[in-house]
Amino acid sequence: MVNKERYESAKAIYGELGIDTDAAIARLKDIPVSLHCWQGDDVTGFDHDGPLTGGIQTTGNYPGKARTPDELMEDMDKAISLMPGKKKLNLHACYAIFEDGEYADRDKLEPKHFAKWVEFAKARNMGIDFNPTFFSHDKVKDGLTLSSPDEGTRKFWIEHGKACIRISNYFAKETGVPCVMNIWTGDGYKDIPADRMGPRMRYKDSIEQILSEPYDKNQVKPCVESKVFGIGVESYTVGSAEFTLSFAATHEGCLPLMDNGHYHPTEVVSDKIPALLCYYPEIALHITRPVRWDSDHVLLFDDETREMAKEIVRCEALGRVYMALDYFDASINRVSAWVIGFRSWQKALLNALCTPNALFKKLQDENRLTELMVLQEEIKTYPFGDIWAEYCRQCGVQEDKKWFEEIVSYEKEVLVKR
Ligand code: RNT
Ligand code: ZN
Repeated sequence: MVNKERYESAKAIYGELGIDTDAAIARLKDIPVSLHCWQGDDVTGFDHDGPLTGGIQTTGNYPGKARTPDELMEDMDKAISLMPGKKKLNLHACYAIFEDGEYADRDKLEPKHFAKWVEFAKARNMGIDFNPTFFSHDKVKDGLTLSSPDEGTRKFWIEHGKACIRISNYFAKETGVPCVMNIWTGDGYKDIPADRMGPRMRYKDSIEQILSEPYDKNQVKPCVESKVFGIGVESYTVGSAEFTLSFAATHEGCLPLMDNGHYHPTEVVSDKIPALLCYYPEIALHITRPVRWDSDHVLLFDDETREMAKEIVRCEALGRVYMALDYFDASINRVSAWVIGFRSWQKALLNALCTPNALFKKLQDENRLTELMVLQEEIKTYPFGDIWAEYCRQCGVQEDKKWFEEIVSYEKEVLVKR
């Protein structure tokens, strides 16, 4: 059967459950997902030669890592050409582009250092999200930045945060798309601290100072990202879940950001999404795949990924949840890693849009739980692949089994020559 016939047949099967697959496809084309630039070069950036620090780690030595802005953009373009759906560009401050030997430290960054990225995004019709970089820098003192007891250190990082607010404002103005600016630090202690509240009070004050920088409240969306622990900071994290949630709840316009690698392994963000949506008008996500810890493995179309997407869709919250990918793998072809992860999240969203959510809710509310289980199981083997193939076709990107051939030639022609 040719693809078109397979789609028509799948459409009829889903139609019996009241699902309009054409509408699902059309809806998904309009939903932006933020693509993280840092998958292309193992979270290195262009403003330092040091190692990746801050409790996060990339492992692997696959050849072809992007070393310059041009290489990173070239790789990203290749990846984007193989991903269906609407993209937003997610940048970190350490990806500033300096021209002609010029350099500015993190506290002195200016919009002009990101002008090339704006050009890149505009040409591809993408908005931009932004992240101050509070790691991989010699001003991280004893593992601390915004919570440091050293006032000089803390001031430096506050100034970095403010500079990033100004840059976020510039991104939003230039692209016409709101910029989500996420504050994450690896601040914490390896061993049992003697003071847990002091660093948190300083962290609170620092974020408040950063947010006191003037910006367009409708166009810049500051977020605070929590974490349970990092490598080398196993005992205490300043920006814990309770800290950041409470910060966001008490600071108008500040969003909580949940990264699904940042919780104890038995906790699931799919359950936290609807909990936060009861209270916050908007929330943000970092979508990743934690394997036993915050390992940032490439996102796959697995159970929890599907469940998170389902929650966003069945809470009718696609317009209230800012979705960003956040993983980094240096052990496989980096462009493929980008593509697999992005396509997986697209699949998860499409799958969620092809789920009979109203019917399932009705069964739950009528306590018809046996029937609910039967249907939830049966739909798992519906011909979703045919809907996905049609979505890829309509978006003009290669379908499964085909896109990897392009990566193989790209690796041969471009990556291994680096
Ligand atoms: C680290 C956080 C953070 C980073 C990026 C690079 O654990 O998830 O979001 O991954 O900022
Ligand atoms: Zn994250």
